[in-house]
Amino acid sequence: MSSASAHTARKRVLVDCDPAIGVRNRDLDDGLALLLLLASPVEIEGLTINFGNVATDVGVSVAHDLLQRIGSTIPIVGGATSRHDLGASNPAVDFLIDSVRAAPGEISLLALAPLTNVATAMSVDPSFAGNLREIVIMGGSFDFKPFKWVGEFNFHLDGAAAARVIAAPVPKTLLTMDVCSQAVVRQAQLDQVRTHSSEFATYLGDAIEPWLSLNRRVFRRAKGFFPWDGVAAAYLLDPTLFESNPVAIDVQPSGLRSGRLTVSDHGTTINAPTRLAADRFMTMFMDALVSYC
Ligand SMILES: [Ca+2]
Repeated sequence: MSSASAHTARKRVLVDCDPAIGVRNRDLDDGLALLLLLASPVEIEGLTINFGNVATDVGVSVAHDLLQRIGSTIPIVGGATSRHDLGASNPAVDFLIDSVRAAPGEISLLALAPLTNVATAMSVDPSFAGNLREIVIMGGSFDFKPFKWVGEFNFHLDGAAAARVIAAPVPKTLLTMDVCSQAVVRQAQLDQVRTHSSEFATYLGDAIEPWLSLNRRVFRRAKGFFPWDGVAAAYLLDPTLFESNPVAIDVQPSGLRSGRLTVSDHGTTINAPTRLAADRFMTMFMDALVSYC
């Protein structure tokens, strides 16, 4: 791509995710991240669905429901249903591979779920990783307790996939729990949505309210909940929100501590930002969410 077109062309993005917005007691952060992206000047080429927050077929239904509500017709393709699917091709893996083959060097991959689909694409097509422009991943924890010891959710559910993706030869940015937890969705943000009376505002408020309540009661997060995947999506939209931090890491591929990160001189160097401009992020995030209301 020439430097002139790089300034005018919209960033092309594939999103691998495990959406659960609207499903009782499940994290809605993938859904909020998708709403942020779809309100922003990027080209979403398609969604591939991995197991994670919910079973893959539920994630596919959730994605269809969400996109229908906002009038989006981007492709949604279901993929891996468990970590035992690692290495076995599936429709999501085929979609990822075909999309990247058709536009080598142009597509950014945003990974918001356990990395089974992404790692499988890398093993089925050895040119897949090298043909990506970059990978932006929500996963891992350096110091966010207790996940620094046991492994963060996405990485823990498929540690082998996470280890393979982190080691892959492509520029990578990892948004860990440490940086994603610097943004908080609070009662004030719910109130902001509830000031609107559209059908979508009611849907969004009804999705946010029980998750906010659950985080306060069960997870003892008095202020609110962390929009993990929304923070990762924001990196694609405005990397200046973050302080970059090159660091060499390894990922524990299996066992009780599957997905645990360790800083290691022998590891793979990635960018793992440690600081988020949280106020600027929250303004961008809420402006996007309210734009549908
Ligand atoms: Ca997710």
